[in-house]
Amino acid sequence: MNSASPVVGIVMGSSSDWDTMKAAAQILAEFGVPYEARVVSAHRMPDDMFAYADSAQSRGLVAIIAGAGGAAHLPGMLAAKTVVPVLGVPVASRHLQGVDSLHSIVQMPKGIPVATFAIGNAGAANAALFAVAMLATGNDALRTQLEAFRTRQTAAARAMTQDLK
Ligand code: RP5
Repeated sequence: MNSASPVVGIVMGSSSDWDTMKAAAQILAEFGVPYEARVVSAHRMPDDMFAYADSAQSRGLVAIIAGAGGAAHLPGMLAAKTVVPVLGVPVASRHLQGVDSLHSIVQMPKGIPVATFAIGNAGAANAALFAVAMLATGNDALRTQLEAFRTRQTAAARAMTQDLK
């Protein structure tokens, strides 16, 4: 993409979420989508979270990928404060393995949607692929890249059969 300023924001509740959320960053980097990655905790820095949401649209973000674990309010509270689409990633928690995070993120009341992905790295990667797909609706070069990614993935899956000997 042409712009150097971020078009996707990756935010998370703690630096302990980065192991999971870097899967999103890796996908965006692979597709050349400018992104930023920050810790913006809903519980520990609520004013910063509101400021992030308030400025998201004017700073040019078209999607926010938000990951959090446990009582994971970050995606929902961001979504409450901005109309920029929020893609929620449940991070695996120590005691409930992320089922708590998933339920916290997915069970939004009617009116404030958060697109919710799988628990953990797969969810983070898929949230980024979803953001790429959103951007690709208005960007032919990015759509071609996404189609090539799918083609490579299909070839890799077909090659798995050859290893079953
Ligand atoms: C949440 O609490 C974070 O998103 C993280 O998943 C979890 C634990 O945070 P730390 O205690 O590791 O900083 O807010």
